[in-house]
Amino acid sequence: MEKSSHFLNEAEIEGFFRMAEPINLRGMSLYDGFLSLEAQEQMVKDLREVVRAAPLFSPITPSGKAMSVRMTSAGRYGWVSDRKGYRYSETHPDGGPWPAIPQSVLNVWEKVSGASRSPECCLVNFYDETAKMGMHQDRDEQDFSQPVLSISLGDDALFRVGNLTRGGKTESVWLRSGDVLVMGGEARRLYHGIDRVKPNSSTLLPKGGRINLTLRVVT
Ligand SMILES: O=C(O)CCC(=O)C(=O)O
Repeated sequence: MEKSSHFLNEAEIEGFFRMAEPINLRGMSLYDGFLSLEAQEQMVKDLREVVRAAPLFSPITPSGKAMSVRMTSAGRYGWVSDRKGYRYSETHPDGGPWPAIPQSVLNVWEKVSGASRSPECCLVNFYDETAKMGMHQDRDEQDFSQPVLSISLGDDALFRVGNLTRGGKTESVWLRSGDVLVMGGEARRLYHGIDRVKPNSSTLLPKGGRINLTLRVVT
């Protein structure tokens, strides 16, 4: 199979994606082991190009705390955070435009998001073994009728999902390399976060760690 990122025909999709009924997680759809190893490797290769064009940076929260994940974006918009607040920006903090979302990533959106629009942002989060992400809602986008789609690559991560308001009972699940999670409908607004990453649980990334991609329609 050709290694460069490209549109997949149906036969190739068979080899790249494992189509099975998703697991229902409070209305989110978890496609367990959706990406084949080959698909994951292709995506990592494409993401190296993204990071070359738009280097990972360490955002700070509006209150001045450093976030433990490092991040960058691809697409028309990127998500940024600093003293001025959480927002989408057409430029990387270094001033340049964001690179295009790789076709290998767009193929996943087309296959399972069920969305009527194309994603405008692919947020790339990199977790080292100490990184985590507090419970939050994704609410900086304008159109909540469009889902958020998350792709996990590398080490396992303990994902916690809560409720439409902060607090209350939560449920947790380990997200593994190749898993795809679609947060759509009511579940689009559920609080969620990452409690921890399990070091050395995957060999996909030579230096370890975890990449999470979230695809979002922003406007
Ligand atoms: O890393 C994850 O699986 C979740 C990422 C996330 O919640 C976000 O980027 O808003």
